Order: sequence, then structure tokens, then C-alpha cells
Amino acid sequence: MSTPTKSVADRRLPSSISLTSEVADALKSGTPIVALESTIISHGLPRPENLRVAGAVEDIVRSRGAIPATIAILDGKIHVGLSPDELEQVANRDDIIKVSVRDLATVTSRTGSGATTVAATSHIAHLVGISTFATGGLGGVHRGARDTWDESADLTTLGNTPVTIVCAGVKSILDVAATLERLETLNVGVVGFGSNNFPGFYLSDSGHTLDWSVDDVNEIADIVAMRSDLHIPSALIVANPLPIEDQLDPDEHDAVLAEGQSLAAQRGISGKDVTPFLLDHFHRSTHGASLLANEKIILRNAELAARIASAHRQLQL
Ligand code: PSU
Ligand code: MN
Repeated sequence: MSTPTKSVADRRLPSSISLTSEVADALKSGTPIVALESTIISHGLPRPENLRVAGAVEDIVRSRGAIPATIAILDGKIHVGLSPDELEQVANRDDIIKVSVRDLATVTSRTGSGATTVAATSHIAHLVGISTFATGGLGGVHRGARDTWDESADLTTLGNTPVTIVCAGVKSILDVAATLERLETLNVGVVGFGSNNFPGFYLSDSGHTLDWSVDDVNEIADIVAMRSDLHIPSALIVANPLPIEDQLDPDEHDAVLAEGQSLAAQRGISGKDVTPFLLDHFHRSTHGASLLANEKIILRNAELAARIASAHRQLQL
């Protein structure tokens, strides 16, 4: 039996953070909650599909008996849980910037607006007491990082933030082998859901194997509880592969990626603009196939996260 996570009712939150009443009630009563990131809405998916997918993700979490908590910054407030109008603003406003942990305080104190990355979302979720998080694919080590040093702050943040994050591996635009090495160094746990193959985001299999495969959400909940008992300070990644019939064609994937990377280099795209640029290139070049795969990935991960959050709650009763 693990110690229940300290509820938000036990501590004061910073005044910059605003919880919806639904999320506040769920934290008090122990109802399962799934945190959701917003960069995927503002910078990862094109309009108007971004808003539709964001709504569908929240719906699937609810259908599994959990409360969705999409996290974003609007006009200087960090929102945990968004109203339909606020979700629409994140999807459609032109002044929403991509916010990682290092930008959180600056954007908020300037009363700016932004969408939170995996890193920033994990940080805020953990701060308010939400331990389960769903996304599409994590950031990681970029190809060519030996020269550019471009490695997502998702990695170092997951190294010191004890959330459980369901994803379809890391974005396939990255150096997956190097990212797995970094996750090992950073003590981030990685288990495959129903598979020993580390998924490749749009592809069911990245070609890399994992040490651990878990078939059952109750076992994941046991592992999460044990990590907490042992004060392991890092995240647990639950890697949830797309079924093979839903993946992008691997040859097309590799060709589109190579083309996108050379375009990015030609146009001098660097830093935090690389990920949105390549995802957009995929969506255009595959005529919607990558968008469809991306949507399936996020929905499947949100559903699994809701089941894990519920199983974790059962352990605490
Ligand atoms: N995965 C997606 N779409 C996205 C992202 C990940 O399918 O938009 C976002 C996430 O918010 C992730 C961020 O945290 O990209 C990583 O960006 P960077 O590589 O610049 O750290
Ligand atoms: Mn980067």
C-alpha cells in the first residue's frame, strides 16, 4: 500500500495558477486526473484539426472515468484544465508561444500566453499534484545534436519530475538511439505497453528494444506506487505503440523525413522551431496520413493514461 500523493487541498498554490473547479474537486476527492499538454495543439497540429483533436482527447479521458486537465498559459495565468472557450483560444490565437520550463516564469510575469511543452506541462502537473500525463511523442536528442547540441528540455525535466507519461515513444524526427541513452543516464524509467519494442511515434517500432514490457494497467500502477515509495525522483515513460495497421508507411516516412530535414537546414530553421517545422512538413507531404496517425496516437495514449490513473486510484482506496 503506497502513501497517497499529497492533495492540493493540503497546500497553497501560487497565485499564477488557476485550477478549473472540476480539477480542484478531483484533486480533493482523489478522482483520477490526466494532464494534457498544449504545445501539441498550438504547434503540433494544423488548424482546424487541432481544436477538434484537443476536444476528442478530453472526451476520451472522460469516457474512461478520469478528468482531463489540459495545461496552458493565457494572459498571465497558468491554467490547469481549460474551458471550451480557453481551449479554442489555445488552438486559434496567433500569440500563443511554445513554452518550456525555462520560459514559464517569464511568460507568466509578462502576462503573456503560451502552450506548454511536455517539460513545462510535467512541471506544472507535478506542482499541483497530478501524476499521470498523456502526450503524442516526447522531445529528445535531435539528429545532428553532436554539432548543434539540440536536445529537448523534456529529457532533463523528466529526469527530475516524478510523473507517469504515456507516449508513442519520441518523435521519429529525432535520434532515437541517443535519446534512449540519455533517458538511461537521467534515470527515467521506460516500459513498453504490451511490447518490448520502443515505438517510433508514426511507426509502430523504432527498431530499438526495451528491457521491460508491461501488459496490464494494474501492474503499471504497482510500479508507479513502488517508485513513489522508493522516492525515485524521475518520470516513468509508458511507451504505447500504434498498431501496425495504423502506422505510416515506413518508406514514405523515411523519405518525407529526409526531405524535411534538408529543407530545415536550407532555410536555417533551428532551436525550438525545428519540431513544429518538421511536423508541419509531415502533415503537408503525406496529405493528411501523418495527421491521422498523430490523432490516433494521442487518443490511444490519453485513453491508456486514464486507465492508469484509475488503476493508481484503486490502489489508494
Ligand atoms: N510531439 C508531438 N507534437 C508536438 C510535440 C511533441 O507529436 O507538438 C511537442 C511537445 O510539446 C514536446 C515538444 O514537448 O514538441 C518538444 O519540442 P523541443 O524538441 O523543441 O523541445
Ligand atoms: Mn530543441
